[in-house]
Amino acid sequence: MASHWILGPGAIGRLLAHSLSPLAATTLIGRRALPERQALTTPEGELRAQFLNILTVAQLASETHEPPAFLHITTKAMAAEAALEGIANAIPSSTPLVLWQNGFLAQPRITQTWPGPVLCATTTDGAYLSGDDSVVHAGRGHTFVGDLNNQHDELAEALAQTLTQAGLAATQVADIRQRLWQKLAVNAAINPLVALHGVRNGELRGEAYAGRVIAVVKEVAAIMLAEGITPPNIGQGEEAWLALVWQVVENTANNKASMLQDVEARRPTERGAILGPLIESAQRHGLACEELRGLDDELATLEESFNR
Ligand code: KPL
Repeated sequence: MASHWILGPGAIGRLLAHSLSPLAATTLIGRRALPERQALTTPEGELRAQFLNILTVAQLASETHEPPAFLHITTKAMAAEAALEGIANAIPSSTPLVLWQNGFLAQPRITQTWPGPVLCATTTDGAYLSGDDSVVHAGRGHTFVGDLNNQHDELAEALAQTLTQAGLAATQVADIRQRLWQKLAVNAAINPLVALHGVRNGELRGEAYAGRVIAVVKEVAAIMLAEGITPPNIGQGEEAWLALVWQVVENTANNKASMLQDVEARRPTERGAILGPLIESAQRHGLACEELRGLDDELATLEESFNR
């Protein structure tokens, strides 16, 4: 079976490594050393430990390794390009990449610059780290795989089959661009607000925040229309986007969104990958984006305060 390298040992990277290792030669790569004995808690609460093949970027550079059939990049969105550059010398430039980032920043940039195939994956599987040696697979979801130019359907299909065999249900799709923007639209309406106010997703339904959610969705809906992105649910336009956002808020009411987790850990957020493409698109299409820009500025100010 084809071999896999996974660059970025965060929650999704480790979930992938745990899932693929029993099936195929799999190497997890990060900047710092991690214990090789790693534990996974399944959504059913079962604890599984296994030895993963883990290398640091420095080790990878100093030794010769058989190149992988797929390089998965599972870093945060803003770190993906630098992470790829850091190991690009260790692999042929024809190596297929799989980008697992949120937003729509790393995907178009790397698709344009990497000579080999670039697949994008978007997943609703939920996972979080619970230490240097353990990850919790909090909820089973579904992963969609495709490439932005629909030139690598067979490769995406092969990967989707492998992921499914590994226990992560996946489907090859011809509309990955739509799906990435749809997720970005929902993330833009939820993540910045909960991160700025330190609240769980469900609190957005309250009087204090609902008006701002509606104002953000209004701008996002106009941008989606200009980008040719339709809502995934029944219906069209602002109302359908708003219904989708409230549905996700409801389904994830108790969640601490990823951006809130970043803010609490005083880490840079993914605002550049989520709000950035929306603001850039609004400018390109001459659309209003005061709300989105306001959120971006507030997050930038908050992030600056982390360095003081
Ligand atoms: O995807 C999410 C995230 O946390 O990044 C949402 C949908 C906001 C759920 O928390």
